[in-house]
Amino acid sequence: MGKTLAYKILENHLVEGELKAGSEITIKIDQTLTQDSTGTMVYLQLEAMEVDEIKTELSVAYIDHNTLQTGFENADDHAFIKSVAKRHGVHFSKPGNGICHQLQLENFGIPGKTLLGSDSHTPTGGGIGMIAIGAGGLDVAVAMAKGTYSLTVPKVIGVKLTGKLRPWVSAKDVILYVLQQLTVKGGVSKIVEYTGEGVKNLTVPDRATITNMGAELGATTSVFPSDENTRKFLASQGREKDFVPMEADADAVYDEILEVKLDELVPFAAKPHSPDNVDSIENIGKIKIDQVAIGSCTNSSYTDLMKVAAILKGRRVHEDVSLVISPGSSKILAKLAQNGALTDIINSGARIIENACGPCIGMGQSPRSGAVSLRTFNRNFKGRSGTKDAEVYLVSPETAAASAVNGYLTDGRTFGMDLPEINPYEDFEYNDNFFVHPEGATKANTKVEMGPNIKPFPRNVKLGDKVEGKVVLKAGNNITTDDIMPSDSRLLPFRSNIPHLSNYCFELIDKEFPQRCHDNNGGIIVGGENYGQGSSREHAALAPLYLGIKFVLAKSFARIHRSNLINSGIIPLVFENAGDYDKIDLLDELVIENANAQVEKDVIIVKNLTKSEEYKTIPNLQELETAMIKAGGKINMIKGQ
Ligand code: MIC
Ligand code: SF4
Repeated sequence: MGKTLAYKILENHLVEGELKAGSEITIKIDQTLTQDSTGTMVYLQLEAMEVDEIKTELSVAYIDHNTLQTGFENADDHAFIKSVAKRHGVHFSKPGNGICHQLQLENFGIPGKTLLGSDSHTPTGGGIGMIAIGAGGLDVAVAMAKGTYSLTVPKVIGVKLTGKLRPWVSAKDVILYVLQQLTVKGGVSKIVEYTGEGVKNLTVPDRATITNMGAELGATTSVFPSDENTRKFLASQGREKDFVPMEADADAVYDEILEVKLDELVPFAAKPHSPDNVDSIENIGKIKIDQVAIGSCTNSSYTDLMKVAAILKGRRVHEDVSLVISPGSSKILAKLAQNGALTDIINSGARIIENACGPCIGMGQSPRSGAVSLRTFNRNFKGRSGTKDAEVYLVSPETAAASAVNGYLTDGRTFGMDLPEINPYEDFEYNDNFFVHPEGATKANTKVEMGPNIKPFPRNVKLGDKVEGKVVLKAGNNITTDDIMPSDSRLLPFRSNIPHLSNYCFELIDKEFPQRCHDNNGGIIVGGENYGQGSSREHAALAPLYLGIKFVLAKSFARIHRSNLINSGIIPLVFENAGDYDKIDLLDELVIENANAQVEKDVIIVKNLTKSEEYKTIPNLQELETAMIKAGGKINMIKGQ
């Protein structure tokens, strides 16, 4: 039986366990990446583990999420990360260099290698044939310390591509179509592997857009073969020597197949407020827009911005529209400056902002009240833009640029222009000036720079025999980590200050939540399907931990958040009978008796003392996960070993 590419790479990295869907394995991690908003926790944890030497082949710390430096907090975080990175032999990318995923692709990614990143869009590396997985910060810290990562083996969905995209239809439309078909939970516990003769018709930047936004499917990762296009991409970055051809066996067997005929796709948009709320632009119609934002790790490549420049050249951004552009990396911006495309962009009336995440995470450029904002980003969760009542649509860069000129959502095929061919593999000038390499630094000769904004992270205690509390929140389906722990320009500067952040936990859904936790000595959260989708931020587990949350009882969980809960010693329980969800009310008193014995079992009984009822719940814990829950989290478990 032929092998999928995903399983081939996992097999090459297998340290422990059997490569069989559903079983627990440990794999070797070759590379790690962190970014600033999850990075402070990662490096606090790395320091707490008292590691002498990291075990990965390459680890990089990027500063890209919060680069505004509106106060000392932000700059403190940067200095802290830089110092700890140096102590441990981690490469450091200065603010302004660009977005971590784009930079990793340009500078370090290698086909066939594994990459673990403390950011959910780490699967961007799948665009060049890597197994690149997003994880909570603690998992990344442990990967640096031990060189390994444990996971449940996912199933593999084969997405079979045929044909070629038509003009004005792009990679963004491919992934929007896949999201429409599979939904935001369709990829949970799965790897999405792209195959078929259509693969060769997608460039590396196209592929990276698709694997990046595969995170919105809830997938463990997404991967493309490494082929001639990959070789050309690496050569354009001066790294042809890193090229390794990689593909699935011709007779590879997939757990599921989705066929996508590239030549039948049309321009799509994800409507508010979910990346899978997808429809064709033709169906949505010519809605008037207020803001257009082009950038983010999904769509800020050289090719994307060259297309945008071609559309804007000699034209004018509509008087009612603010067009803001953030290039993916300093190299891309430099090249646009060199070849004149930047002039075309600026002359159209577009605003250029720093090469960083920026508006994608609500760091500036919040649209006006009630605005319609078109964004080339990957998430349009309610409130994420920083404006609660904004209506955010996710679109391709081509759609975004044409719409910015017209002032309304535009199907590019009606724009009256032929898009030029862009060579995505033009040579990029080598420039290392934004990187600080750790050569010569040691733990002994480099001190940790710890500013006053950096507070210790909360630690759980060993599992008691009785776990009890009141239901302090009853949430619906698809709760995002942005709902649990919002991130915007007010809160991002406090990513290393959990006590402060905890005051804003669930702010958009239930403002009283933190106070209710204080009044009831913590408690229990009840959730619907796909609880915790979205970001890798472990703050969405650490703030509830700080507020005394004991367990979360939901219909189902998103992968990274579930791991983050376990890493924090908070038990994620799934209703055996989803109907029991309806029986529980706010402030009901729930209890797990004999918790230490029960967590070893396949079913845990949760008693509702208020209603005199019992619910069967499934912990679905792997062996290591049970140990973490018992120890009160991963750090306690490691320290106790
Ligand atoms: C995101 O896109 O939601 C983020 C911000 O990049 C997060 C990481 C974070 O919350 O710091 C992610 O995707 O993991
Ligand atoms: Fe940054 Fe947005 Fe990408 Fe997250 S999704 S890494 S915030 S650009």
